[in-house]
Amino acid sequence: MLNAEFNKETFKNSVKENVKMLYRKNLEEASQQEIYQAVCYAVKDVIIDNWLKTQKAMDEQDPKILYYMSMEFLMGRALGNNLINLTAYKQVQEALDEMGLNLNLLEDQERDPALGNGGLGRLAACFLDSLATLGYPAYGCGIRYKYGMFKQQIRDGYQVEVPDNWLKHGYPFELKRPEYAKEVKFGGYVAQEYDETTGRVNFVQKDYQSVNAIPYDMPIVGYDNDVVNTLTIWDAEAIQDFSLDSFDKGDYHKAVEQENLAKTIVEVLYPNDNHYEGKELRLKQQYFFISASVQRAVAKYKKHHDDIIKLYEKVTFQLNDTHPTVAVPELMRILMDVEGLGWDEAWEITTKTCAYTNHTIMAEALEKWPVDLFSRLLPRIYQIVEEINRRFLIQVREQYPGDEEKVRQMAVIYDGQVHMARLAIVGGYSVNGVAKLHTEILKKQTLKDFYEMTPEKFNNKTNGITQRRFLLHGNPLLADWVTEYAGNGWITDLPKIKKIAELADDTQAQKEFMEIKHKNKVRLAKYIKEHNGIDVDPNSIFDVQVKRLHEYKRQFMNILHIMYLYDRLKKNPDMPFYPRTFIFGAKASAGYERAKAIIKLINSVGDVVNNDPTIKGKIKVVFIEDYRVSNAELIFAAADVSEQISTASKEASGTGNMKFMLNGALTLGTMDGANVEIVEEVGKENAFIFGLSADQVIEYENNYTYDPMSYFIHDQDIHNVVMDLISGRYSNGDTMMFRDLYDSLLTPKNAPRPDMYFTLADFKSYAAAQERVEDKYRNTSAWARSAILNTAHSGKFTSDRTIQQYVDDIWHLDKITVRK
Ligand code: 26W
Repeated sequence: MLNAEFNKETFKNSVKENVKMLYRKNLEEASQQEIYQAVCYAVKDVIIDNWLKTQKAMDEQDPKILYYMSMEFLMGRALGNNLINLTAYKQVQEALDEMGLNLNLLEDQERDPALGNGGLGRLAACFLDSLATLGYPAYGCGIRYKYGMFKQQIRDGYQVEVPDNWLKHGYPFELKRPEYAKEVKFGGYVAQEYDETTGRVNFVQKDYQSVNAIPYDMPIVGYDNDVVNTLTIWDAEAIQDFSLDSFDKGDYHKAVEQENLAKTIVEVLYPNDNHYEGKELRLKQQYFFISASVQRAVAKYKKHHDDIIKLYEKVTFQLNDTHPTVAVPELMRILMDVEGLGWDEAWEITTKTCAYTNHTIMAEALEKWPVDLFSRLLPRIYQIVEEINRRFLIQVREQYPGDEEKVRQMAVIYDGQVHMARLAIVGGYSVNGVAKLHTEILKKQTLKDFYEMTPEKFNNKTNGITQRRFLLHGNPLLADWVTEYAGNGWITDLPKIKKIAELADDTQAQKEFMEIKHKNKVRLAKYIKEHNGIDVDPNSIFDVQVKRLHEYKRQFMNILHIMYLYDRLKKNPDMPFYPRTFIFGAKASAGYERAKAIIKLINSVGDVVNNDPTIKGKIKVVFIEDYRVSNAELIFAAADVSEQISTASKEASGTGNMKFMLNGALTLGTMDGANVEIVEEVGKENAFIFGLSADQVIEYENNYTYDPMSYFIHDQDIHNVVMDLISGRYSNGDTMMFRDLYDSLLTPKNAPRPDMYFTLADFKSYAAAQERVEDKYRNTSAWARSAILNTAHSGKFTSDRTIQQYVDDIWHLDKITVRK
């Protein structure tokens, strides 16, 4: 066991030594931040040994390696998680206690590394945890953004974005690896040069600008197995110091440009979630980290193998959505232009190496790059994409003679644009969706022509989450309770948690479960008091919606329902009403005005409702500022109700839904994404399901038969609540403040049709489901039973299961052994 290395006395000394070494201070003089750093370095010491051992095992065992390519890794804090996975959390907590230090407070010193937006980035982080825990050889490949996801402040009810300078104090766990730097080239033109020795024509990029990609490695600690995998994130540096060399060479201008390119390329994460913007810098970021990662993977392979033809036997690339899709032509380029292979050989290798995961069917999220921009920035890559397209269309026309509609639907380059999803499908051996329903929609609708042509490529991998972070670390009380009854097997084998189902009808167990929930609600209430200044009652129902702010996720419907409840309470103060705390957390993309208006509406409703003495505190509305991985852990642990209310068909999977379930919250949701499978596991009597089905939504969309105005006119409740958007009730009499939100339901200006997300169609069934929530909560025993059953049946949703399925069906990796 590794804990041996966490001999308490040695650890304490190491912390003291580190404070001295790093800051020339003794413990009493050091700040919390300095002590936090010292603790991290003490932990890093242990990790480094296992990191070396893992590296050595990989060198000896020469396994096939997965490269998980992702623009985003939403890692969250590392210290606590590393201690958990080293199985040293409790010992370190005790050691620090004995030194008069508090581990939780030290953990709070760490800035969340937030190199991601939402679901896709956090999924990548959970996958790395599971890969290391299962002992699979894998690298995460991404970008070392100087500024991650912005910090959100709420001022006067509005979102304000503040830069996230996460590297300000240095990041203790990272390791710079300048010896593995790679050059990445942009722009210029492609010359064809005849090579006399080989008799071949070479394609050579000329007049380009380039940057140096410098890798930084972060350790990914497996749970209790000594495995430490690596997340490599790339920084950009100028190729040379422009002030000296180039000035002499008379190339000053170019040198300045290259310096600027290096600075801007990794400057900041694009804060868009599910919304594509064709920004040149974004394409630069994509090619930058992909070119560097592919070069490094090929170089690493060549260290042990001289037969490049068999690359796919030892290397596989998983493309996390379309953002890393330039990996397809980049690998082709390296195989042909650098390794000297012909097209057919290179194509065979590439299409056996790359695999693609689709995370969204939202039309506005699909990446399409204008040919003009793409070819200017990546001239050689564009040539290769042209050729991929040319050859692919020959195939399409062969298979579907005379059917030009197929060409329109499938061409990689069409109408002046490069379609990245199509490139990823054509250039890879696997296409997967992230939940059963989502994969079915891909096969039947979004990608149906591709499915028809190559059905064998398509498969489903329902998402998952890591129970190590979201139960063991985030909810220690429940984790201990589960372990006491069911043993600790669930930590690496979540389905074992099912044993607690035996307790669902046990009155004593129900009481204990609810007490734990209550304590977690007290912990969250304290956080809310400290951060929002709002008093919330831990005896009320904690009804939570935390996720990125997006119209399709329908935070709008949630707040409209709260307005409706408030209105009813005002009109009927003595109606039966179980006190509720509605909790929101959400960042809106900086340029997404309507999403920002929804945040303002939530805060405005909160202002009115929270300060109205006549409703006696029966409703509280809290908007938690800067929702992120670290406070998410507190929030999931404290939730009673999990709001998963997206318009059916729009949420590819959702993963927050799984974190809530694991922590014993009941899902209030539509039959969308992974909710469908959650209900399948836990039973619909232990969830609250409402609303249109995906099929109904799609039918409305295809036939343009949905008429929100009829709901507005014929339903008095809906009429009232919608009118309250423009009555001034929540805006100090300003009837224009929420006018655009009102319009979005009835008379849209920027949308093809009104109420695109079917809010009014679902409103009444949502309200009815909310009544069922209240009824059930009144019966504490019934509620506790369902809550226990949610935790008990969450086994399927571990990312360990997801990863094992990727391994079995797509990657075919073998485990490495590190611990002897
Ligand atoms: C190009 C702009 C852009 C940026 C991010 C387009 C699309 C994205 C992501 C793919 C959006 C995303 O995070 N999707 C979410 O992925 C999760 C993990 O699979 C799913 O659980 C969510 O349902 C899905 O919305």
